[in-house]
Order: sequence, then structure tokens, then C-alpha cells
Amino acid sequence: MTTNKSVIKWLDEVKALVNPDNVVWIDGSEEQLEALRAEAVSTGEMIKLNQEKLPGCYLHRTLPNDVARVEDRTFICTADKETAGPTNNWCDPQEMYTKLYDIARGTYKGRTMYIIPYSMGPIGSPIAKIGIEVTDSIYVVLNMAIMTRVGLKVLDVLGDSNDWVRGLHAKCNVDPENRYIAHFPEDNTIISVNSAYGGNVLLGKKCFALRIASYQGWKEGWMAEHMLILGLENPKGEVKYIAAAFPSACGKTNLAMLIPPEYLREKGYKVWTVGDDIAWMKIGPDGRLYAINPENGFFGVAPGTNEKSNFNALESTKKNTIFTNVALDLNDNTVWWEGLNKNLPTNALEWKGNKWDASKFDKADKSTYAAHPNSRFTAPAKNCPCISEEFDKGAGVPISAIVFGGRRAKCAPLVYQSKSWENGVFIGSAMASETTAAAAGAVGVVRRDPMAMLPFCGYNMADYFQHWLDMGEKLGDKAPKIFNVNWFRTDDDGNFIWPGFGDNMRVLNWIVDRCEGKADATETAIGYVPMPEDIDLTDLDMDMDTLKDILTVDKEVWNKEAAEIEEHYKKFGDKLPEELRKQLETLKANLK
Ligand code: OXD
Ligand code: MN
Repeated sequence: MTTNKSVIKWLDEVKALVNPDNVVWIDGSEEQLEALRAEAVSTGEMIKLNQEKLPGCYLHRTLPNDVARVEDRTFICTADKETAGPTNNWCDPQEMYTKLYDIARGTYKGRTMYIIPYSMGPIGSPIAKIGIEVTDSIYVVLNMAIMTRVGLKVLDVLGDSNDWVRGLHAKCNVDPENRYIAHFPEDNTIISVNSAYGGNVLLGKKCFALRIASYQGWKEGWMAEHMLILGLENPKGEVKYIAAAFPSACGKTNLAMLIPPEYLREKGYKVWTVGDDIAWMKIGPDGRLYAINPENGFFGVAPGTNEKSNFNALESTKKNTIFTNVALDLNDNTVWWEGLNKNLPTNALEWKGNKWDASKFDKADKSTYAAHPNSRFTAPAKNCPCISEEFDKGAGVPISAIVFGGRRAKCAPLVYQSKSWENGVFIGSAMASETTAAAAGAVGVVRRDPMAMLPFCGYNMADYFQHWLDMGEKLGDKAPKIFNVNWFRTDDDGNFIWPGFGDNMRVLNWIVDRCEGKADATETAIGYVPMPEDIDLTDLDMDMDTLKDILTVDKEVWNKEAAEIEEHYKKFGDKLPEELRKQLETLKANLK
């Protein structure tokens, strides 16, 4: 298949270790994938759904002990512990290799070793990178074939190069006690054992495109970020691109696929999706920052997705999609999840495959749900009605604005602009979100999640902050402007004040206007806040006073915030960039 010596050597070693009965290269052909789908159906690994209503769609169920990413079992293994930093689990690489080789040894006996060559990003793009994943799971092969560009043509692009990421996945016996997701950024290697759940085993996604790639970006002078990318088209047909990072449960996929309010659609405004989860960004020949979405599909959370919350995501799942851990509606062999619609299925199997009793459904008790709360769809990006025509082009899109955000009931205003790139890095480094009633545990607890990268940064986060500052220096006056948004301010009764969803377009328009020097702003202690009249409220049931209210910066709240940021910074010790300490001191002085 290849004459690349580094590939042949690694595959020989892996094969000798796992000892498979057969070896199959994934060539990228539809015939091969179709044969694998048929095999997975014959063994019960997947269920073929109603092919008239959901052509090319399948359902898969994981083991109940294997339904989410496992952050406490995720490791960054670097020679020096300090390289991994205070926010990652660390293990000595040799110790981890020995442990995981012992776990994986011989476990492909009676199984097939699938070799998946894949490209993260359009094949041949100057921003794309190549990986090879070895797996014993057909489910992994079929998901990788949706989420990445797979096939032998990737090997042609790789040629003799050693610049590719090794990924070994071994299902073993899906033992949670021996589950490990280990990254060796200094060796471009990932090993995942004892899981068969997406985020732990689709090694191109979080493992490569964020943890390994963030390390590569640090070494090579580019950025791998947990960001959506969208294009905002104005009535003149001009498109400006925005990259945005949010912690989970803040509506990232919804923002990526936003449908503008009717009055803006009528004027000719449109939103195009380039990516919903990950952005790789490099400085282009003109000195601006260009982004690609390294993925080829969406691995989205199903519950809560419906025609109203995210029409485009729902449309994306109507063909060639793999559903994981949703409910099976036996009446017509289709799928269902909480929040899809109000018609609770009366004849259905819940996500574990047992008969579901709709009469026992209790919103407050997740154990009565039909779909697992983290059930997913794996859908081809090309299914999305608003996919950008730039999505598949390798050059990437020039980023005008970077947006950070979180869920803050009282703190951050609806939107504000940082005073500089450095100030924007400060805002990103202090990013936080409050827990909601939807999750177990106390409500309103603030969790710091810098740039939404806390679980995904493959090296010391203090070095990561410095890398952001260095990128800003290289970009100079071509750097994107940095903003922060908060859709989640609440009134005294805890109700959201801002309508969110498609109406967030009103805020995006102000952001783009600011990038073009077309909108005014008021300077506050934390940054530039819109003049209330510059946020268009047409057709909205909201008065100016309410808008003013969610644009206010409450000094008392922010003094508390500054003290919390100081506390958050302590864990980085002396490694915290001096510039960020200065930014914090400036904020404190501004708040006096
Ligand atoms: C995801 C995540 O699955 O961020 O995208 O957890
Ligand atoms: Mn994500």
C-alpha cells in the first residue's frame, strides 16, 4: 500500500503487538464501506434504520459503562512533567507505553486490524495533516469515514514524510478500570484502550485535532482551537468569517448553523457553516489568520436538537448518519431523543435496547430518558444545508473576529470587545461558565475553561497562553479582533433576558461592524461595549432599558470576578506570562 518506511515500521510493530487474524486497509471506496456496514449489521454492531425515511442511516449502542469522554483517564505523556502542565494528567511516556502495550498485547486475536489512513482537513491543504488509525472496530472505521477524509489517496500526499500521527485503538474488553486515552505529543502518537465510545476512539477528533495538534501548533507556529467557524454574508454578498470558542452546553453547534431572524433574511443576510467544533489556523501569505475545519462531519449531541433549536443540524442527520445511544422507534424503525419533538414514542427501545415506558418519563430523572443525554449523531458535513462553499477548499477562510463566550447569569455583558489582542488573550484565559440545573451538582458554580481548551490542550496551558500572545505579535495589525459574548444573562427570576438562537445574529452583526470600523462603542473597565442603539432590535419584544441592562458592567460583580481570576492564575505559578498578570492588574485598576 505504501513504501513509506516510517509507516511500514510502525504498522509492523503494531501488528506484532496486537496479533490480528486479518489486516484490512481502508481504501476509501464506497464498496468497501458498504461491505463493512453489512457486516456490522449482520453481527448486531449496528442496526439498519428505515431506509426510506433515513437513507444510509444506522443505530449503534455502546456499553452502558462507555458513553462519554473520560477526562480522568486521559493523559498527556511528555518526558518532562512540566511540559504537560498543571491542568493535564501526566505520566512518564515509557511507563505509559509499557502499561498500554501490556493491555493491548494479543487483543486482536480473532479480530481484524483495520488500517485507516486519513487527512484532517481537505487532502493536500497546506493547513491539513495526516494520521493513520489502527482499530479493531468497524464502528470506528465507519465513523472515521464520516468525520475525516479517509483512503489510500492520503498516502500519496504523505509520500515519504514522517509527519503523520500514529493512532492505536484497541477495544480490548471495554473494561472501564483499564481504560486509557494516552497522548505522546513528542512522538506524534495516541493510544486508546478499553473504550468504543466516539470521543475516546475517533482519534482524529479531540486526540489529534486538538491535543496533539495544539502541541504541533505551539512548535510550528500555528493554532489548533476548540472553535466553530462561520461565515456571515451581508446583502452585498460580502462574507466575513468568525471563529468562536465556548465551553460545552453553551450552544456552539447552534451558533455555527444559525438561521438569521426573518427581517435580516429578507434583506439578504446569510450564515454559512465552515465548522462546528474545531479550527486549525495558520498565518497566510497576506499575513492574515486563515482557518480550516479539520473535520469532515459533525459528531453532535442529539438530545435537544430539533427543527426550532437547530434546523440545519437536524437536516444534516437525515441521510448517511450513524446514531449512537439514541432511542429506536419500533413503529417505523426511526430514531428519537428527548427534545426532538413532543411525540413520545409509544413503542420504542431506549438507548440500552430495553423496552421504553413513556408513561414513566420524568424530565427530572435522567434514568427514565429514552436517549442517553450524551447520545450522538455522526453526520457528513456536506449534508448541512448551510455548509460554506469554502468548507472543502484547502486555503482556509480569513478570520476577522475571534469570539469567546460562556454562561454567566450576572457577570459578562451581552457582548464586548477586547481593548487589544493581549487583552483578548486575557479574556480567553479567564473564560468561565456556570453550571446549570440540567447537570448534576450545585447550580451556578463557576468553572474556568480557558479558550474552552481545558480538556483539550496537549501541553502546559501557561505556554499555550504565551503562544497566543506570540501569535498576536506575528499577526500585528492583521490580527483578528477579539470579543466576548454572553447569551445567558438572567433576570431576578432566573429567566434568560436575551432570546438567543437566531437572534444572536444581531450581536454578530455588531461584531462585524466593529471589525470594519462601522459601529460605535463605549469604553468600560473590561472593554468596549456597544452603544445600545447599535444593537438592532427590529421585530424583537425587547425595550431599550432591558438591552441597556444586559450591556451593563457591574463593578461589584467584576471586582469579585477579578479576585477569582487571580485565584485561577495561581495554578500556573511563575510560568504565567507576565503580560497576563499585567492585564489583570489593569482590570483591577480600571474597576477602582
Ligand atoms: C465535544 C466536546 O464532544 O467538546 O465536542 O465534548
Ligand atoms: Mn467539542
